[in-house]
Parts: sequence; structure tokens; C-alpha cells
Amino acid sequence: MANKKVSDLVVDTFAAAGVKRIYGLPGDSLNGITDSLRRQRQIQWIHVRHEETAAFAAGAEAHLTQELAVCAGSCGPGNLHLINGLYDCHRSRVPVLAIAAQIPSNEIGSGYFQETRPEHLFAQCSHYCELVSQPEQMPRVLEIAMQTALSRRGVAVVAIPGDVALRDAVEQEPRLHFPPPAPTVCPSDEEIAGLAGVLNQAKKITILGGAGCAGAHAELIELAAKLKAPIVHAMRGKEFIEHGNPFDVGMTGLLGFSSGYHAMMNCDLLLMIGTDFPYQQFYPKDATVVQIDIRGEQLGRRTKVDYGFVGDTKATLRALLPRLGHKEDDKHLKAALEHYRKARQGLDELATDGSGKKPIHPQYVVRVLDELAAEDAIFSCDVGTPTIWAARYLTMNGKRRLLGSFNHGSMANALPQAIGAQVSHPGRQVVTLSGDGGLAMLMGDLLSLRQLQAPVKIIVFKNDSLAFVELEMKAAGILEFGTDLQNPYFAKMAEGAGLLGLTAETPDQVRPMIAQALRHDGPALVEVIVSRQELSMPPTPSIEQMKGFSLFTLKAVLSGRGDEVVDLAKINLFR
Ligand SMILES: Cc1cc2nc3c(=O)[nH]c(=O)nc-3n(C[C@H](O)[C@H](O)[C@H](O)COP(=O)(O)OP(=O)(O)OC[C@H]3O[C@@H](n4cnc5c(N)ncnc54)[C@H](O)[C@@H]3O)c2cc1C
Ligand SMILES: Cc1ncc(C[n+]2csc(CCOP(=O)(O)OP(=O)(O)O)c2C)c(N)n1
Ligand SMILES: [Mg+2]
Repeated sequence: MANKKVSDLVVDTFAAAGVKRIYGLPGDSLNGITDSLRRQRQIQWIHVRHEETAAFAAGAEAHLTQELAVCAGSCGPGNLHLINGLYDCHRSRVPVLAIAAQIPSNEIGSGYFQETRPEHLFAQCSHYCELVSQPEQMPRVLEIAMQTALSRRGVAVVAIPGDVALRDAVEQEPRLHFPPPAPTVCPSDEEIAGLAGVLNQAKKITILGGAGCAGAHAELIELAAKLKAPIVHAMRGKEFIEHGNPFDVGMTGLLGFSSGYHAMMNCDLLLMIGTDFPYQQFYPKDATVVQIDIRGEQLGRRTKVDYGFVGDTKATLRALLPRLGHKEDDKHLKAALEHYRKARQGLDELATDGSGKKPIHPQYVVRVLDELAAEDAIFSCDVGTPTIWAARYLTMNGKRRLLGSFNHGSMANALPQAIGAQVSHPGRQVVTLSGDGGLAMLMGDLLSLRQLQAPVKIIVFKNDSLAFVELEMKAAGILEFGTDLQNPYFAKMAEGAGLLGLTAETPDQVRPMIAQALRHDGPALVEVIVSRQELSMPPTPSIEQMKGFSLFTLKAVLSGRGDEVVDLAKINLFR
């Protein structure tokens, strides 16, 4: 039998590690690898129309499965297109490996056609980024890359010149055959005792939980019950914390609830668990802060911390719980829960059909979607106002999942993430909350839905604007500029691309059309004509004073009432 090529060894190494598919777009320099995929048939090639889609899709798969996902781009522009999606994967700490094909090895350094330097380009959005310049490096370099992506959670990039991929492999087989290690990381006994002491003594405790609480729902609830502590969740923690949680008081931050904000501001001790909630102005100034995170480098990153612990949430809470007493005083908890009930009610009142009048409230669209979507639906929301609606009106239940570009904050994430979610979870209902700006940005990949037979449902919030940016401009006290969108008929475009396309212009069309799309046996798009200025910001004196500040530096929660932001710097709703 002829020797394997390096490209064959690459595919075998992926297959041995359980990789099931590679997202990408071919090109000359990638031909060796795509040809090995074609011949070996162990791994599916997921053909997309833009490499950025490939990276976002791989990131979605990795987020949902917690396993390694792979994307690939050809040399120069091909892999350069991966970069924004890879930034998102890296900042979300999901294990993604990118194959960046490189120009012929003997041309490197000559300014050759399509020459770039992937080792430099991807250095900032990866834990590991290396060039394979000779067959002897394989499979070791690829295995180091995979191990790095998995163990450090993030991106690893392997650059391979097309000619090296086509050379005879020296080693013939992958070398690593062990299951992914799953160590238990827990603070020492002394540290746990110290932590218990601090918590047992504190009076008004609030928990801020994030994505690092995944898999520790029961422990978190038991902790809150013992401490009589309200739980505020950060956005990426929503899918893991909010459901079945009698202590939940919502999110904090600009998109959050005033109840989440005040629960944090009014505590004596803030207990941060598995969160990297980024906005400093929403942290209390005088409270004692305790932080638990699996990564030591995260401790104290966002606010001052008095006690920091390195540990996995579940393991740490399991060790901690037996040492905690039951607190009696539940005044702080009760007040926070009552505040949450009111805040929730206020937001729910906005999610109405507006007595049938146009334009449609986007909140209503998401409330209807929330009601009609499957028990285990996977949602993805675009950056922009769809992130607000998802945060406030999608109900999580432990089976549903929520994808977004929450840490990197890139537009156009929802469709590509939905592609990754759907191809990796063929039986599941996958629904996007897409902005009209966001959808247009990577719209080419609407075409992939039919080609991949991916029955994704797309809900487009057609507000003919970059509405979130209009909010930002208002907050900064500047006139709106460059935010108009002259949109196509998205439904007609969808029809042209082989999708079911529907347009909801009036509130009474929303429910039947979303229901029809969800039932449809194939991809579908519903464009909903929604109001443009659902969250307006009039120049009230308090906002005036903040002129020149970005929306994200405001100490404000969007009230959602269309007439004001809750200026938290001035009003204390809690007392
Ligand atoms: C337009 C827009 C507006 C936004 N507005 C808001 C807002 O108002 N409010 C809001 O909350 N967010 C908002 N976000 C999202 C925000 O930017 C952050 O992405 C989010 O707050 C981070 O959530 P997190 O802390 O749960 O997740 P991450 O940032 O991913 O942090 C998770 C932490 O958990 C740790 N960890 C992981 N695994 C474990 C483990 N097993 N045990 C212990 N620790 C672990 C990690 O090391 C990390 O430090 C917005 C995003 C966008 C795009
Ligand atoms: C790639 C990228 N470009 C620009 C931005 C800045 N930005 C944030 S939200 C947004 C508007 C999104 O518009 P749309 O998708 O229509 O959603 P809307 O807010 O109108 O609902 C823009 C331009 C960004 N976050 N990412
Ligand atoms: Mg828009």
C-alpha cells in the first residue's frame, strides 16, 4: 500500500480524536486535505459560502458539544476570512481548531501570490498557532494544537502549505489515544474552610453567576437556599442558571433588569461564580467581593476582589456546601425577588400585539416565538437589538440553548452559528433572531441552508436600520448618521434561495407565520416589520450630562418602555 500523504494523516488524526465534520471552503492550497476527506469519507465536509461562517459554525458546534470542532480556509484571503469568527470562538473559550492552508513552502517570504503570514495573523486569537514546514512535524503539531484547544479552551491554528500536505507522511498513525482528561479542580481544604467562614459571617449576600456555572445548577440552587442569596446571572450564564431557579432575579447590565442591578448594588457580599461579566460600573463599590473561577487569571479582572479561589464551580460548591449553615434572615432575598417580579411584569407588559396596530413590537415577536418553539430549541441571536430581546424574552429550561456573540460582540453571528448548531444537531429545532443588518452581512450563507439541507428557521427583525447603533448615538448625544438600511424583500430573497419565505406586517400575522415556519420541513425565513425606535432615549437632563459617553459606559438599564432609560446613577428603585 502506498504511503499516506500528510493530508491523509491529518484526516486520520482528526477522525481518531472524534472530529465529525470540517466547515470550510476549498482552494488550491487546501486541495490535499479536501481530497483526503473525499477519499477517506470519515469526516463530513460542510461547505459554506464564506469562511467567517465556517469559523462561527464551528464555534457553535464546540459550544453546544464542548468537543473539538474544526474549520478550514485556503491560503491568504481564504483563511483571512476565518479571522473574525475565530476571534469570537477564542473569546467564548470554545475549543476550535482551524486549518489555515499556506502558499507553496518554497515561496514563503517572497511576497508570492496570496501570501500572508498566518502565524502572525492568528496569534492574537489563538492559544497555539504554528506552521508545518515538513512532514516529520505531523501528526505531533496537529495533536499539540488539538490538545491546546481542548485543554485551554479556545482556538488553535495549524498552517500547512499545500505542497507539504501533499508530501508523503513519515509517521503513519495518530499517536494519542486517550479520552479527554477531566480532572477535578477544587480549592484546598484550608481555602474551602476560609471561604465558608467568610460566607457564614456575611449578612446580605448576592450571587453573580455566569457560564462557568454550567453543569452545577443543583449546587448553585442549594447554595442560594442556604445563603438566602438572590442570584443575578451574566448573559452567557442565562442558559445554565435562569431556569427552575427560585432565586433568580434577572440579569444586570445595560440589557439587564433593574432588579439584577439593585440586588448587586445592595449586597454586603458579592459572590462571583464562573463569570467574567465585563462592565465595571455595575459592580458594587463597597461590598466584600468573593470570586470563584477555574482560571486564576480571571480573578480580579473586572472589579476589586477580596477573596479569590481557583476551582470548578461544581467541585467547589460540593466541597463548600456541607460547611455552610442555613441563614435565617431572608429580607434581602425577598426584596430582590419582589423587585424582580415587578421588573419582569413591566417587561412582559411591553410584549403585546399593540392592539393589532403596526408597527409590530419586537418584544411580542420573541414572546410568541418563545411560546411556539420546541422544548429543546437552539436559538442564536444577532448582536444588536436581537440580543436584548433574547436576553429578556426567551425562556430557558435546561434543554434549550442560546448562542450569541456575547464576548466578542460581532454582528452577523446568528445565521452562521445556526448552521453549526443544525448540522451538528440534525434533529433539533434551530432558530435565529436576526437583525436586518446582521443577516445582510453574511447573507451569502442563506444559500448554504438548502445545500446543506439544514432546516434552520430565521426570524428577521426588519427595522430598516442599525437600531442598536442609533441607540448608542443617542446615548452619546450625537445625531444619528449612517444607520439607515434600504432593505430588500428578505422573504422573496429567501424564496429565491429555496427557503420558505414569509413576511409579517401586522401583529396578527406574527403567530401563524412563526408557527408555519417552525412546522415547515426545511429552512424558512420570516421577516417581521418591527418598530425602529422601540428603545428610544430622549435627551433628559441626566442623559444630557452623560454626553460623549458610550452606551456601554452608562450606568443605565434600558427600561424598554420606549420613553426612558432607567438612569441608575440617579434613581434607586429598590428602596
Ligand atoms: C450588545 C450586547 C450587550 C450586552 N449587554 C449585556 C448586559 O447588559 N448584561 C450582561 O450580563 N451581559 C451583556 N452582554 C454580554 C457580555 O458582553 C458578556 O459576554 C457576558 O456578560 C459574559 O457572561 P459570563 O460571565 O456568563 O461568561 P464568560 O465571559 O464566558 O465568563 C465565564 C467565566 O467562567 C469561568 N469558568 C468556565 N468554566 C468554569 C468552571 N467549570 N468553573 C468555574 N469557572 C468557570 C471562565 O474562566 C470565565 O471567567 C452583552 C453583549 C452584547 C453583544
Ligand atoms: C462586525 C460588526 N460591525 C459593526 C458592529 C457595530 N454594531 C453593533 S450592533 C450594530 C447594528 C446591528 O444592526 P441590525 O443587525 O440591523 O440589528 P438592530 O440593532 O437593528 O436590531 C452595529 C453596526 C459590530 N458589533 N460588529
Ligand atoms: Mg436592524
